[in-house]
Amino acid sequence: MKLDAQTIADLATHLEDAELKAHDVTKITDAHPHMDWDDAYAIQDEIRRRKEGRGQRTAGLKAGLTSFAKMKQMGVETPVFGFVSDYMARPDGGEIKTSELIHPKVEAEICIVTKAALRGPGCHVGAVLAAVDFVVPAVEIIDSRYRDFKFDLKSVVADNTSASRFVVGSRMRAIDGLDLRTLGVVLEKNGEIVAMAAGAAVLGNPLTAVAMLANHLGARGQEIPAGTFVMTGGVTEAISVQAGDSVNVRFQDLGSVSMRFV
Ligand code: OOG
Ligand code: MG
Repeated sequence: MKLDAQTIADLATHLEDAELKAHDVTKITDAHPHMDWDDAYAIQDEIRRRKEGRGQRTAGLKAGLTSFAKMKQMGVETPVFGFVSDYMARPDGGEIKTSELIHPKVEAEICIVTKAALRGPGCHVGAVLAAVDFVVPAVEIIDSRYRDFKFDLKSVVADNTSASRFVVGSRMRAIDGLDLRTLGVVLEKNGEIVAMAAGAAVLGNPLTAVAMLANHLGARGQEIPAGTFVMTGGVTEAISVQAGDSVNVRFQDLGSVSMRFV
């Protein structure tokens, strides 16, 4: 750790304020170029503690920057991990208010819910397969608090990996009989196809992202508890949206997830 406790607390307030008041800020590594990974996750943990202290439940965990398209879009090479809170959830087919957001983008994500705890190190796709209760589709709405979505990895980790809103589909499926690698995803904005991919775009298999999350938490003495909703990361590049846009994502075997931005 390179930052002291006060600086971590101040940066958590700074970034969470930007989220809650929907205004952008410059990336924090500009003022704190020496901050390290532990500092970045400590800031994110402090943001989570504040939300939970206010009674906002943590609704799930997320992996981000896990697809080759996302890594290329953001110019980075390492996945990152964050969380989503209950107040960020919106219903399938519902409206999302852009006045509460800075510069939202949508991502199509293959998600799982666990039925057994997963703990690294040494967690692998086989262990994840055994621990999956069911698979669900979701759309994540990311909204980096950083000006023009320009950041480096430590800044984005501190900013809870741009987590902002999420919409979970209503069709769940058992994992047996599904091949997540060949599962097709088609993202439509205002009725036009704007991106498409198969699950293998995420690290070869979206379950690899879950194993990496378990290994990341294991290194810090934590685990993915049973019953956890885990988002494995956008399969395509993220697509900018604004008020008036409708988004519909078709997931092979898992139905569609849609929303309207107002
Ligand atoms: C970071 C969050 C990325 C994903 O699914 O790749 C993410 C960002 O691109 O702002 O959630
Ligand atoms: Mg995401």
